[in-house]
Amino acid sequence: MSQASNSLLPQRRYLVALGSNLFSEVGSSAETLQHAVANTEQYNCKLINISRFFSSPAFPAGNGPDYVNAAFEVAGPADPEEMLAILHKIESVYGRTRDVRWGQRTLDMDLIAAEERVIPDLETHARWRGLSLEQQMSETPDELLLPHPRLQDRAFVLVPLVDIAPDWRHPILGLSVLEMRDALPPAVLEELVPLD
Ligand code: PH2
Ligand code: MG
Ligand code: MG
Repeated sequence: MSQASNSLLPQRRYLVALGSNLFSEVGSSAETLQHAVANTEQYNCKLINISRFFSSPAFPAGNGPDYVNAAFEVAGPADPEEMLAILHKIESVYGRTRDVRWGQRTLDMDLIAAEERVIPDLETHARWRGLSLEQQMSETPDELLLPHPRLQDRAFVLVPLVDIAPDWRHPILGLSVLEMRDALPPAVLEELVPLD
């Protein structure tokens, strides 16, 4: 039998964070997220698990309507850049435009982790992790960074992730999803409210 790998088969597991705070053509934020996750299977991905949906106030405070946030795990192409391209494609299908940094959006799909891979390298990752809030608002990386450099700071990412990957461990910080969540202030965690 041939040993050649079949590039059509999903080969790597990814954690993806979802957010929306605007209606799209398919409906409310929650409906948009539901459609978008199902849509990944049109791109040679296999959905493994999805979190509950949560509402959360926009960050930074006052930055538009509340978000619906969720997270999912998916098996996809071996190359993380390919997975990112699929997510960007799906964002555009649901009407996402990229104009304002952290602006309101119909659909945001952020690649959070590709198993334990660090991309592009420890030094670059440390620089982006260390940015002040002010710098974060004006600088956007033009390359893929994994794990997502703000993962450890964001309740709206960590709270949904606890549902599906509580034991995934950050390959640089050495902390699990559960430990990163528990390191955030209780008042911030309480802002995440499960939708019924
Ligand atoms: N995403 C942002 C900016 N602010 N706030 C909440 N609550 N949830 C988000 O997903 C979110 C945000 C940029 O992607
Ligand atoms: Mg994004
Ligand atoms: Mg985002």
